Amino acid sequence: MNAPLASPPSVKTTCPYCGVGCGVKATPDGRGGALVEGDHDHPANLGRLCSKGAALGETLGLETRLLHPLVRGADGVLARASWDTALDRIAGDLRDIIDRHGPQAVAFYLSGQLLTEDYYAANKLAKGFLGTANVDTNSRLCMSSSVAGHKRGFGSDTVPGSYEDLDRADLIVLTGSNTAWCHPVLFRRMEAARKARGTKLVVIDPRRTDTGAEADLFLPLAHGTDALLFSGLLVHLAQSPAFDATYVEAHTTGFAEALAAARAVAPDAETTARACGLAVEDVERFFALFTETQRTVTCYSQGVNQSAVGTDKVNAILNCHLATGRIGREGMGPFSLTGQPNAMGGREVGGLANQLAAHMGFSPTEVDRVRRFWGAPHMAEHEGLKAVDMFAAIGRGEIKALWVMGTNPAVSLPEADGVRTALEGLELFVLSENVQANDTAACRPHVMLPAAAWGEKDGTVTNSERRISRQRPFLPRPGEVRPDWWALKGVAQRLGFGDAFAWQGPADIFREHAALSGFENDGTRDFDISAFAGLTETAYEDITPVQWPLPAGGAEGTSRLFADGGYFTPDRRARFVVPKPVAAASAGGDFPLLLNTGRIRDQWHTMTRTGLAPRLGAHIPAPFVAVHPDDAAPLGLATGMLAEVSSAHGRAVLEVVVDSGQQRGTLFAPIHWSHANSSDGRVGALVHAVTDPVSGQPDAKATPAALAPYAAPFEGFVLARRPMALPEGVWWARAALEGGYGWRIAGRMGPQDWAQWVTAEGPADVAELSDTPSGLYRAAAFDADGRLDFAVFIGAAGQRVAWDALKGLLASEVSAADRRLVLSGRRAGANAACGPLVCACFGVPKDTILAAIREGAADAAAVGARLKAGTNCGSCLPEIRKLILEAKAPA
Ligand SMILES: Nc1nc2c(c(=O)[nH]1)N[C@H]1C(S)=C(S)[C@@H](COP(=O)(O)OP(=O)(O)OC[C@H]3O[C@@H](n4cnc5c(=O)[nH]c(N)nc54)[C@H](O)[C@@H]3O)O[C@H]1N2
Ligand SMILES: Nc1nc2c(c(=O)[nH]1)N[C@H]1C(S)=C(S)[C@@H](COP(=O)(O)OP(=O)(O)OC[C@H]3O[C@@H](n4cnc5c(=O)[nH]c(N)nc54)[C@H](O)[C@@H]3O)O[C@H]1N2
Ligand code: SF4
Ligand SMILES: [Mo]
Repeated sequence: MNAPLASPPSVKTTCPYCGVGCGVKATPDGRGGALVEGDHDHPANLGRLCSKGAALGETLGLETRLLHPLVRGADGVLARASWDTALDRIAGDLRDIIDRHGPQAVAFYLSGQLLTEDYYAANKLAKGFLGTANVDTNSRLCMSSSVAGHKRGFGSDTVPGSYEDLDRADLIVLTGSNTAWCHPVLFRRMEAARKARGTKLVVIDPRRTDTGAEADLFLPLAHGTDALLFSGLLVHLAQSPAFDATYVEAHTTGFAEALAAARAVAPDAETTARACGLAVEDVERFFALFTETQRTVTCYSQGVNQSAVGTDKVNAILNCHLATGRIGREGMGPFSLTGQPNAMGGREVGGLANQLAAHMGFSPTEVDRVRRFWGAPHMAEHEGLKAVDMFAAIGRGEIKALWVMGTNPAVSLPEADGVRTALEGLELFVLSENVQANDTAACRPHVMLPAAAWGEKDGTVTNSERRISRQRPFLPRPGEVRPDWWALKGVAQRLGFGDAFAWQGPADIFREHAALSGFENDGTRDFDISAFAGLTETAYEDITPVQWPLPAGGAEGTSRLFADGGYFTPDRRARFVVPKPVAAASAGGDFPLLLNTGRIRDQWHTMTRTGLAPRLGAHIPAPFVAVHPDDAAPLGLATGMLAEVSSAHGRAVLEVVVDSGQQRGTLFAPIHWSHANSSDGRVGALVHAVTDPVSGQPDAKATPAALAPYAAPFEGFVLARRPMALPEGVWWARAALEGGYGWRIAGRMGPQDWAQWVTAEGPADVAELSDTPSGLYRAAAFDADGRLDFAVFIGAAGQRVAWDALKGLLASEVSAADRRLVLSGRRAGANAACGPLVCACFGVPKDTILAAIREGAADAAAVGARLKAGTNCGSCLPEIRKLILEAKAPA
């Protein structure tokens, strides 16, 4: 295996988080860490990074990493084992299960966070050599409606445009995308275009997000009605000068049917507005802007994809761009923003159960072509089960063996409690992970394999604009950590398929993948990177970011497709698709509210990495539910209280945030908290497993739910230098702090109970303050080097003392004055800044920004000049502008 790398000055690689795919320059510090900066030469970000990318250096520690294989023995205990033992066990059990039950009893559940090479290896092993197409990926929950919509419309899964189109558009429509938080660097590019050329921004989202707050026009449509809105737009466009009869005539089919169907449901702005729950003037203004503006880009993400009608939503959007011929030309086009760093690469290698490698499907010709290319003995000939159906089959005991790689399904799949039960019933459950502990690792895997993590991984990823970039290692692999492809190869060899998996490194896999993309292609498949089929090791090492397709003989990538037609349907024409009629998503009965779920600015998914960075945890430290004031008031709920959210499938207890940006009757909760970092914050348990009939993507945005106050007479916090187990029955949420951890806690445990717990679990030498009648209990202890070691603060609900003043004491030596003051919750002299962190880069909290605004800072630039807030990555600029607007607004 690789020798530890000599520490080079700096290595160019790609950010492991979102699908923007920013280039990163990492300079190892020689102590296992690295300085991380934006790469000015990378075309995706031109040097910019968002708050998450900028904090990557804080997430490289090894404390939480899985460093050695673990195998469950006959005694039921998961114990350290050699790689040989682990791989022998997997191969032996797979062979046995296939012998007894056939290949369909084996499944893989993969991830858009794997490198293309790892992903390719898993698909080849499963679909070509084990003979099972039960290979699906978390991209099913993420991009599959876009994939299905693209295939229906274009005949191929092609994103036709480039990020440059965002710089050169005059109108950007964002629908179902909280771009300011989820694709922040693209949002920076949009802001730059607004400044440079006056680009208008329309945001379509049921709730007013930070992205919506920035819009020229914000359309708070009713959940699930996007296809109606875009059908109304199609009707409007058809009778406007924007209609491009020449393009429609030359390059498309099905326009007349699509128009007739759109007229039936959305004949005019008024009907459309009513159906979508919007104001007529707003819909008219949207239609007029779209009609007038040639250079229009429509970006969409999970508000479109994660829907029971997601594929129809995608096609309704594509229809409008096809009708105006605004596709594949500078500054225009439909643009699916991918979520994960390699969502696109996974689609290239056929990570989804209904795809084969290199954008091929399961037609007999394609199956045969892949079989011949691979020399595959057991080629899967039919589509496999999509994620939700796959886990249902596991639950029913039909699938006996599952290999999970790079995803945390016990948190992120809908009806997640059922997923946990299903995992625990498997005969063979293999989990390839970077971390030792998460909710999926708690579901009794038989084998855990330590996978190389970002900074160690070596391969390629493809971003939202089809741009392939290298992820290069800049740290030595710790312990016995190995790349995922290497583990897959090891199992293939043990099953007798060594020749087909004889790769020495990722370059071998990439060349094979590139060759397959060109194999019998002749321009019939969009995905063709055969120019890379003969790459030397050095050339692979040095690949500079490039957009596919790049067929053999080509010298440059392709920035746009379809301006002159050339679709990948049999007749080379795009298809207008008629969306099925829909009504807005609705709730009622025991579950009268609609629960919408999504992301927050500074956390990534289940927080296995962003959860390690103190500054990322300080923006929003606890799991919450946003509630409209009119829904909160009758329940007596106010911001900061706890509420139980329940659905037919599960429950969660979350902090209430009363938010007039919510629509009445809807809730929003973030997806990031799990049992690993909270007692009751895992919202996947509530989400219904309703899926889109075409794509199989679950609707994670509109689950019928109920809201009720959660009685917690006492609340407070615990600070400690090390992880601790909190008492049973207490509500808690943990955040990483500089030098330790903080837990927000609430529940029925009063002062005396906490005093007992501190006696039993706390350090020996604790200073205490207790006032039982008022419900107050405080305890603190210091360690030998004079730092705060442990603190518990409990009080009656509603009188919470923030930990902001004290948390700094975990990381620095405490002065005698502070020691005396600690139980008062204050710090000597310091006007310790309080409140949530707005600027993660410079650590500027909300209160400090509000003070600057009060003192006259009138715009974001003035705030930046005083406090530096917002002047590095800019992710917090929308929030700063919102604070300024709120401060200016009459009370
Ligand atoms: N900070 C951060 N960034 C991320 C991630 C992360 O975990 N954290 N994850 C990455 C991944 S994998 C993904 S997939 C992307 C997701 O990126 P986004 O899709 O932007 O994020 P979400 O918050 O899931 O949902 C977007 C919005 O859809 C809205 N929505 C809900 N229902 C509807 C509807 O019916 N119509 C419309 N028009 N809108 C609706 C929601 O209110 C929400 O504001 O983010 C990527 N970037
Ligand atoms: N309710 C609701 N549910 C959702 C969503 C939603 O909006 N609402 N969004 C959905 C979407 S779009 C997505 S993308 C998913 C994300 O959900 P998940 O994929 O479950 O979330 P992650 O926390 O990113 O999990 C990745 C895991 O893989 C590990 N890992 C990272 N890199 C590697 C690697 O290279 N190899 C291996 N072996 N392991 C690795 C990490 O340690 C982590 O445990 O959630 C989906 N679920
Ligand atoms: S926008 Fe942020 S999270 Fe996304 S790739 Fe760039 S730096 Fe990483
Ligand atoms: Mo995603």
